[in-house]
Amino acid sequence: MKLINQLIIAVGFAVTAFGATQAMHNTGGGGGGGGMGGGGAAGPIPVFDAQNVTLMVRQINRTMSDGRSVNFWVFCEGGMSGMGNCSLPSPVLELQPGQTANVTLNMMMAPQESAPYNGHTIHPHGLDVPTSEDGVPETGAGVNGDTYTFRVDSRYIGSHAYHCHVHTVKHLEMGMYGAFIVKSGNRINANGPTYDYEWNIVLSTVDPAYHTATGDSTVFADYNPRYFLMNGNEGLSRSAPAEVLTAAPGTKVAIRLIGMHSVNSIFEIRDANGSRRSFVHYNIDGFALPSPRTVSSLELSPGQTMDVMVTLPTGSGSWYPEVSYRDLRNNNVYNNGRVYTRIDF
Ligand SMILES: [Cu+2]
Repeated sequence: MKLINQLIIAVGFAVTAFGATQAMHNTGGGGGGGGMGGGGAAGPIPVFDAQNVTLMVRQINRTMSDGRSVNFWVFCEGGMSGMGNCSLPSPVLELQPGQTANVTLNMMMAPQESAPYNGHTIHPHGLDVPTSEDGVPETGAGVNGDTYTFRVDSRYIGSHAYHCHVHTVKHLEMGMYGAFIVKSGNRINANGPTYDYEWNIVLSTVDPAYHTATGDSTVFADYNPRYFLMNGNEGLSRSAPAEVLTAAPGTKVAIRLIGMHSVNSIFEIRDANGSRRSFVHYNIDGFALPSPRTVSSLELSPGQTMDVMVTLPTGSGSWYPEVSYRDLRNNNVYNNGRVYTRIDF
């Protein structure tokens, strides 16, 4: 665990929550801010303990790389600090096996659509919870605020997600998603190896037309993404990465990929020469594979999660984890659909 506490951050601040240390910083994209509830500026995605957290819904605005402003709805931590703690994606929630989650959705001042798509929920995506805690309106979940209470066992160690399940085609797109990590120390899964650093990366895409359309608009019949994100940032080049992780040479980095995007995607790690580097795939959808696989490329479909681990070289340098977002119809990479991050070691 020692190395986990040695993450170095060039910009921004460490996010330390309940013994889990996770540090990254944003160098590219983002910006903007403003909108009701404030927030919206790029920064590290905050981490909260799912045993006791209250989330509120706020609108934030982001100025994208082409200068266009896009409105998002995000879950913001709404406990002591009220409504100021907003990020895109929504905060990371963490839970240990055997603990009880108590995630409260407070609907005060939440932006929302009119009936029948009014309200919001929190759906723990990929976790098997009682129907009453699952946040799905079609199976009876209330949409005007609730406390979601559930437990998980050690089979669930790995990455999952949560999102709003009201009019999902719009509300997911609006930004109402975040990583839900089941953690047990620094072990990748119940029987797997340990890692030295951890990095949660939420994949998402943005069709700005969805952000202004409401109800049963025909806009929702077609999806034309214009912005492609990793942890809320566009990361359009190696020199303007979506995020940077600084780690010690020769160490193991767990990368948790949470696919909240709406197209195809492929994850790869390239070195300074552009060559693909292999990594080990341990979990799919938050469950351990029968045996780990060494791969140099990983396809991530909408709604999927993948937990992988990469061992860094012993010399210093930089590697570039990247995601290429691809059109479901022809598998072509979208314009600006290649999103870069960087690991410095
Ligand atoms: Cu919603």
